Amino acid sequence: MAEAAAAPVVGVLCGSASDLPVMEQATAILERFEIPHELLVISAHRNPDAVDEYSRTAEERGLQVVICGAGMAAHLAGAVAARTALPVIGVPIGTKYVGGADALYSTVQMPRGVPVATVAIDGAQNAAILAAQIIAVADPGLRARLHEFKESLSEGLKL
Ligand code: RP5
Repeated sequence: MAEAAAAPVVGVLCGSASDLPVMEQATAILERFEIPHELLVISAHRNPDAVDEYSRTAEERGLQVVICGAGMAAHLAGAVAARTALPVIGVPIGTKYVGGADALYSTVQMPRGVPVATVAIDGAQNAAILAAQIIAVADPGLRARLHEFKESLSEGLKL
């Protein structure tokens, strides 16, 4: 019998299929670190009820971190952070409009009490590394892989 896939511990969400080329850079990093994850297109504006359900049930489904990428009026990370006690990492997606500053400000400028750890515009790789570092606090094997990774960075990030 085929082995069951491990339950995801990182949820990677994006607001549109047009965000996938950036957000798949996050899933590539999670694969490198052998972290079970899921990738969904789910919009704070187009599927608000699905975002609500996903966020409220994330913890009980075993997720430990949620990464959210969205562009323009980027409310996805904030909407998720409003509904879960899990750490939420926001990736502002750059679009052709105003250089991605709209998404950066929408993601980073959260009200007190509802943090979103915001990485750079299109910083999906760093979002995934940060997720790995959060999980590694309680996972010595993953922490060892992160130490090796850090040592490999002298000439830049190579996938
Ligand atoms: C946001 O609007 C999405 O996250 C995307 O970055 C942007 C544009 O979406 P599409 O019009 O390409 O679907 O909600």
